[in-house]
Amino acid sequence: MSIERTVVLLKPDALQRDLLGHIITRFERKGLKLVGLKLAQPSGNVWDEHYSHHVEKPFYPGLKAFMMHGPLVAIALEGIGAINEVRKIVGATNPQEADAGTIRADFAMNIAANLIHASDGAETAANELKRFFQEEELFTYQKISDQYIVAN
Ligand code: FUP
Repeated sequence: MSIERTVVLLKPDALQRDLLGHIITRFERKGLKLVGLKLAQPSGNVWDEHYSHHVEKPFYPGLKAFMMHGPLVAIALEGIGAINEVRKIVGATNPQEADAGTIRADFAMNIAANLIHASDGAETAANELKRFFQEEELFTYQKISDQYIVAN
């Protein structure tokens, strides 16, 4: 498993509900490295691209309006197998089906306001890093624990 970068969006409901710290703590304590973090309020065309697999669905207008309700927090995380590790911590799309202990199960009640997005694969992660971050907003730095990582 190699060192990967992945994107997490703390959706407008996470900010509205003052859950940013609770959620970010879960990634920090796992040992994922924060390499990008900012507030943003992307416009409609960004969501049409980001959720292109959903644009024809009946729930899409509501989803788009929800994502544009206010600022969100865009985060880039790095670590060995980070894409899958972050998805495990986030939990299933529908909070009612998410395993207890995941962010969506622990903090959300319904699919329309499920607090968080995470890249679902290597290709989407690469696209989302470009979609939500400028190159100079992503950082490379060493942590003491990095010295002891042996990727296999
Ligand atoms: P995920 O990768 O877990 O964010 O899931 P999807 O890409 O399938 O869904 C993106 C967002 O669409 C979800 F976070 C919430 C919304 N959605 C609905 O509102 N209803 C649905 O039936 C499916 C998704």
